[in-house]
Amino acid sequence: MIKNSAFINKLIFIFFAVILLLMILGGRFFTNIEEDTYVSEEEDRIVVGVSQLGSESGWRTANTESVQNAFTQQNGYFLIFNNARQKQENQIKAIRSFISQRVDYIVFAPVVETGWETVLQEAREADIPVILMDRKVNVRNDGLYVTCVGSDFVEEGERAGRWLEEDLARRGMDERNVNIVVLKGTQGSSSQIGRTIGFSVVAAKHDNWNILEQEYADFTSAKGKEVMESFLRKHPDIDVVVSHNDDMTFGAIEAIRASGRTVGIGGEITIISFDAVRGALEMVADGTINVDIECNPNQGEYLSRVIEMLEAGEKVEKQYYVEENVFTMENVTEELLEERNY
Ligand code: GZL
Repeated sequence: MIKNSAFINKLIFIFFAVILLLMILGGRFFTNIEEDTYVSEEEDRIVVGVSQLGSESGWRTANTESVQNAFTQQNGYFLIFNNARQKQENQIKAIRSFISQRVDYIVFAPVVETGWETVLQEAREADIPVILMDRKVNVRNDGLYVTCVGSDFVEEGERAGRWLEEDLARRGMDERNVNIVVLKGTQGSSSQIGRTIGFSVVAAKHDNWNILEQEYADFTSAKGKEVMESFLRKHPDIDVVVSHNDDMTFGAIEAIRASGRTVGIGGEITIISFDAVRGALEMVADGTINVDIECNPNQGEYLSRVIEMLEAGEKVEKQYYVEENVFTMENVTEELLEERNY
């Protein structure tokens, strides 16, 4: 009898162990599908697949936080988030994964403008709406995406140019030769393309503005420092640095100071930066950076509003621009720095 009951106990134990194993494998708990991809517990909510291009800058971190704060369980979303680590092929892989998981919406920040036709066509055939965030895509048929929530990068570039016009006039230098170098963001990204176009449009109006050199520095601090060191070796007479984001600016300022030259208000080299993340605004407040053209990363609320409109069957615009400002020592106040979330 004892033998039988021990055998039965073993059978019961094995039975419940198998049941428990099937529950864990069958459930949708926090599971690591791919590195940097996670899914929150599934319920009956709007499933959004987000492909973020990377984590290359302070701006990108703030942009990611904004998206994750918007697509929460409390707000009725089921978020699948993937960090593509700056690689387009990772974004394409993530989008295909979202399609196979039959998400309700795909949201992605395209690392570059080209190379998206095929995968966006696959999303269209799967009848999954695609929403662009931050940057744009260059496709023959803009019906491949529903809308874009981001910035007007050409306007940002023009704002930088107009500020330089005003600054030079203010200092009585609008007739003097001005030597400029440009640190450009990731080659082929709409932020790099737009800012380059915008600044060039203004620069073209001034024969005395000499753009000595423009080089890509991938929106990172390390690359910004490296390229700035190269500029300084080749050009001893730089008057202005235009840097497409604050991270590259931080690297460039380090290189300039290491070369023995000075920056900012009253310095030898004027610094024009983009993004306006907190650390840079603190340098605007102390005069190290002359002007910072804001690029607002807080796009999560805009994105969830667009999805709410689509869920309600409302028409959405093809493009939504986030609100942005231009910061100088005059308008960077303690209150501003306290209330900002990036
Ligand atoms: C701008 C965004 C850029 C930021 C950089 O919308 O695409 O990418 O300016 C970021 O900081 O890396």
